[in-house]
Amino acid sequence: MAKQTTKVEQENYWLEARKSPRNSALAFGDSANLPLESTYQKCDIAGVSVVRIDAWPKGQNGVPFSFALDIEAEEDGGAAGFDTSAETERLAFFSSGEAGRLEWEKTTSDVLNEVFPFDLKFQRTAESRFSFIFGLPEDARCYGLGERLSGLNRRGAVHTLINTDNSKHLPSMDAMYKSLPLIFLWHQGQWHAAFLDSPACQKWDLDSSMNGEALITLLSRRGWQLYLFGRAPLKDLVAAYTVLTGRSKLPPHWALGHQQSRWSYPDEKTVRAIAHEFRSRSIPCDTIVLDIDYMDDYRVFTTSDERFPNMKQLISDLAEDKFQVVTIVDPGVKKDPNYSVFNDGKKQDCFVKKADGKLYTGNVWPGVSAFPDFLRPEVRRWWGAQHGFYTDLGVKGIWTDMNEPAIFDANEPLDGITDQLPKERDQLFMQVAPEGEVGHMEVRNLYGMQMSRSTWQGLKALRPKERPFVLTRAGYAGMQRYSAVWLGDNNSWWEHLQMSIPMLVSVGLCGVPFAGVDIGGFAFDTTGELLARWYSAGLFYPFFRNHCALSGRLQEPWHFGDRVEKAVRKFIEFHYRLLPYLQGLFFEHMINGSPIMRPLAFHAENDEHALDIDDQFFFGKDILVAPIVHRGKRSRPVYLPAGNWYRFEGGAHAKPYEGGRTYEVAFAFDEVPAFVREGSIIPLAALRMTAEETRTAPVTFVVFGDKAEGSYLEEDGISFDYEAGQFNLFQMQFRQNELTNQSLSLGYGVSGREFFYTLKDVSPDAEKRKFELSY
Ligand code: MIG
Repeated sequence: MAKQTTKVEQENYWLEARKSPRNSALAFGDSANLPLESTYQKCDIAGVSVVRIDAWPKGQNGVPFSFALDIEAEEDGGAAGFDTSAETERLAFFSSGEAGRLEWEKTTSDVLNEVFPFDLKFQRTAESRFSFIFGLPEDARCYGLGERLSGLNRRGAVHTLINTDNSKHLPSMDAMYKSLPLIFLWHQGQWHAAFLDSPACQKWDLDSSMNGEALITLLSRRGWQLYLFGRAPLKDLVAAYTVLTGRSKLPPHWALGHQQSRWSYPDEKTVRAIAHEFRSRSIPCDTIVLDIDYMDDYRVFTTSDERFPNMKQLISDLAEDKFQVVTIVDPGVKKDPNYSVFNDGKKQDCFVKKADGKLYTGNVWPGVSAFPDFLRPEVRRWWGAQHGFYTDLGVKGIWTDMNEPAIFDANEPLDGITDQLPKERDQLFMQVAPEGEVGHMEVRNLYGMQMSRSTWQGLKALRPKERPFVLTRAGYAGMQRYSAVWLGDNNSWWEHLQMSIPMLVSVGLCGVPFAGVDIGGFAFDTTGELLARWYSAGLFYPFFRNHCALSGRLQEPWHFGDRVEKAVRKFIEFHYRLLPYLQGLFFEHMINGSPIMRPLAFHAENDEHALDIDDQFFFGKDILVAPIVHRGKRSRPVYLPAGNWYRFEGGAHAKPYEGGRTYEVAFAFDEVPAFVREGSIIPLAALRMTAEETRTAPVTFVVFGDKAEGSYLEEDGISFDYEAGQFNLFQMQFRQNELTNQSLSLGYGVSGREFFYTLKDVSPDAEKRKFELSY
């Protein structure tokens, strides 16, 4: 590929940018005169002051359409949203499409400086480049930027945001699968945030040369929108950002259970055997995942006659045994004149083309393949409708992979393309945005998100009464509206277990709550110790899946001997018992955008020490998780923020640990590595082998402390009826040795569930008292 931008231009730019004194007005470089138009607007969102700058090269018609914003067309079926009447105020959440209704007022750069007091400057520094500079005071921490192979504080490094199949997961190659250009800045006890909405390549240099400066380089010839969020608690900033970019709806309940995957279960017989092992060993599991080898020669929307001769029968037999099936779908469509999906897609003009108007093809699993242009609504509808193939078979969820897109013979993103934007005609292929034709690199970060959107819409249209489950690898801001995510090809390394914590926490802060990594690790061979410790952390991943590559050793829980199997079973059991709590957290996300895995800073405000801890996390407000993530270790330091804390499995007579300090804590090999906040009430379900059965199993409210609060949710776990108010939400209270409840919403009727309560004891055989929930 021709590299058109001159090297000289690039070098000058970097020199000039580096030389610029921080406080000098806007001038960094001669290219400052490139024409640029901009407007400043402001709005109050979820109680946070937000300033938006729109900027675009003179002569263009304003900024490009934003796919990040939650301003869905009818095709997505916008949710109704709840009432905000006084009584149900705490239930009010922002309905789909809210961002479109926000009222923005004209404002000035003075207001901007109040909201974001870091000396922000921006310029168009070359024909295809915008630059942004702001100051990073010595004490400032930089959270955010979604999926990065890095600790929570992103400061001191360059972060390249261009969707890339980074299958090595090495720190030396920083671009990953998802691009979430949102940063949270902590300075002197206060939080601010910035979100740069452009799906082109962005490089965030967060003071890598330690001169107190951040420099963002955006490689684009189009415009952008920059949102600056005023001083507010971290939680409120996340709330405001997720008003703009939307929130996840409730997932189908089964998708919260354990999912077992492998690349690949090669045939029907193996799948049946895996399902049988789970049930005969009483290890809870909801889902078996079929990776690419279920297909006929990797043709999407087909199954192999040889290896899965009767997929429908297989899926219905599994359903009898309460297993769901998820299948993988890649974007590449085999270029094969005898393949109806290819022919139809071609006839309907759904595939991307090169600048000369010829079909673009690239090599992926099926060989030479064509790629749908998911930016176009008619293509999304076409692709979505193809999923009837799967719903007819009884497949419940779709896993969209390779959607950066990853193309074996075109790894441009890693090959110089992050330094300079090629001329439009040289950009791999063209796509069609609402403004018209555009080179792929301008919109690359949207590809995976629009594929999962298309899949979500397709499943919704095919099974209107069921919540779709879509899992995606690539994505961009707002992706949470359509899918769960996993973080791609990690390795069976302790380092990647360690990294999973800040990575998942950061993805959650950037609006994406339903996230997990491959438990046990994808590449290489795991060990029994690593697998068990991974499950001890993973039981708190909202997306809970064991997945492993072709070449790795068998990684299902029973291949490592009794001791490991027993520990892993227990961790999986606790994930299931915690489902009522987890379900409540998904509901909370809808109400206020809060993630499920949270950094300590989310709840330990004004605690500077907590800011730098990224090997622990909150699972909701009340559970603090501190897994052992090093080989051979039996104990670890645990920092407990202010308040009193109980060991999760401390039992009825446990004494509290006083917060505000660090303890060296030993966790037994099969002990849940967590603490519970004094003053909380955790709803735990009786153990069942699937999430759906758990949904109606008896619930025990475990009360921690003499005065305690919690909440508890009931809804049907599968339909969209909750959007019409068909859910029950209870506020639980414990005072003077008595548990009571208040109903905040009663739309679901009486669940018929049995209830108990107990003090501090989470074990299944705890001494319980019966509790009558009052409706
Ligand atoms: O080129 O479908 O990240 O989870 O097992 C590899 C095979 C393609 C990459 C995914 C991985 C999946 C694998 N896929």
